Amino acid sequence: MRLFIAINLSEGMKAALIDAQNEMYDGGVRGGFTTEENMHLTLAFIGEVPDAEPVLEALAAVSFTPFSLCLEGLGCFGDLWWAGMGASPPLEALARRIRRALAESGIPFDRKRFSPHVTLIRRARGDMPGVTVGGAAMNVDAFSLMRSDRGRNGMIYTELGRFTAKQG
Ligand code: 2AM
Repeated sequence: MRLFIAINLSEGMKAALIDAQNEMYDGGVRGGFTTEENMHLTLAFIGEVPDAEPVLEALAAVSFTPFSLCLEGLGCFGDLWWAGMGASPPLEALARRIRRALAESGIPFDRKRFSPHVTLIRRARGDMPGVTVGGAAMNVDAFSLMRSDRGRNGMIYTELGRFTAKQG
């Protein structure tokens, strides 16, 4: 199974991202638009593993206190368009703790530098219109271990475990 670790977004933040996607579509942009239920912020990508149990155990040892996240701006990696998050030391710290817990348990993961983004469109075609995102904020009180499966109509993400913050 193919695994990754992510923050699942609040309804309010997803609504703001859907609004941005709609503006892009109305501006003539085409491509594979991420569906609302698939919107997430990846903290670490693990990839194929035979068994989720060691990953669940490693993640259970990660502790953090709740923090807030704020949407801030759009960007792209080639034809993958995303919405970014404002600089957030607690977010960076959570990603670091998760990656350290995986490493200490001998679970391989993608070591690419953490670059917090929510993918909005894959294989985007068209010019980036003057869409602004920003302002939408959410409280992060949990992260999740997610399984990714290729469905008939796109990716299907399933939550295998949810790890909540300790109130600090
Ligand atoms: P992306 O949206 O920028 O493609 C599930 O595939 C999630 O893991 C997506 O959020 C994806 O980011 C992210 N991810 C990070 N590294 C990845 C990799 N090496 N291969 C596939 N997905 C990766």
